[in-house]
Amino acid sequence: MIVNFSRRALIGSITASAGLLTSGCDKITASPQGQSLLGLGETLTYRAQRLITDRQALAVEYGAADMSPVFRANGTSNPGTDAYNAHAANQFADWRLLVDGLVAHPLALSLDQIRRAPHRTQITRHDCVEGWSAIGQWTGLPLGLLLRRAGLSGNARYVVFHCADMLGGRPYYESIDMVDAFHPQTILAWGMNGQALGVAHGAPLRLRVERQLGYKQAKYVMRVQAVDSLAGLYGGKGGYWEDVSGYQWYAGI
Ligand SMILES: Nc1nc2c(c(=O)[nH]1)N[C@H]1C(S)=C(S)[C@@H](COP(=O)(O)O)O[C@H]1N2
Ligand SMILES: [Mo]
Repeated sequence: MIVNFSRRALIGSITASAGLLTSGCDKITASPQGQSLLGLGETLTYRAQRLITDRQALAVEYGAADMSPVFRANGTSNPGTDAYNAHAANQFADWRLLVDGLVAHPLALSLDQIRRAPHRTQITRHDCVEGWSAIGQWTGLPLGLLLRRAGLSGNARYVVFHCADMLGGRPYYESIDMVDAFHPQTILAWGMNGQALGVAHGAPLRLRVERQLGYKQAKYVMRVQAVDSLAGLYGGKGGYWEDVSGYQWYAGI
């Protein structure tokens, strides 16, 4: 987390100084010292661009023939609370996704509303740190679209996903930064392998953030909250496994 945000801050300052350099280029290029300054600026801008591009690159997408015959369920396979059981028994008809925090228009969306919104389908490989992978097809609402619709504030730096389940007495949750939140493959999935998302895999809605490891793929998402800091939330490290076992907050693959 710290690494990524200091990188982002660095990108900001590099871009700003490169701009300053080029705007005064007549004076600067007049001296050999100025030449090397300009060269340095270009190299840094190129590197900054590479960093941004790497984070925005797409995860590999597969064909239907590559889909795993069995996609294992891991972690919670049913939240099992009274509230969740009631929603599941009712096909989530009364369930609402809350979108709040640093947004101009907080939302409470039904599953129907979410399903009727634009969606994206992708076949990707899920990698769990416990040493297994599976290829599955996911269909869902692009998170960036939802955040724009809610009027995301410019002060928001992270998106937090609050889940319905508890593990060892603590609620499961996860968070990502804005680069991943607006990544085209980052979706709130309501479909898996051509069917409605099942309870074992996070019904009614789960996150797919395809450039990261399995534990970031929050299941049973009840609430999406935009925040400027993760410090005050749960254990403060931005996710259940990050708080409990010191897993990396940025779990890039
Ligand atoms: N709410 C919630 N989300 C979760 C978990 C969990 O226990 N609860 N486990 C995580 C882990 S470690 C993995 S590998 C994936 C498993 O997703 P799957 O059950 O669809 O295979 O969900 C992740 N998201
Ligand atoms: Mo995992």
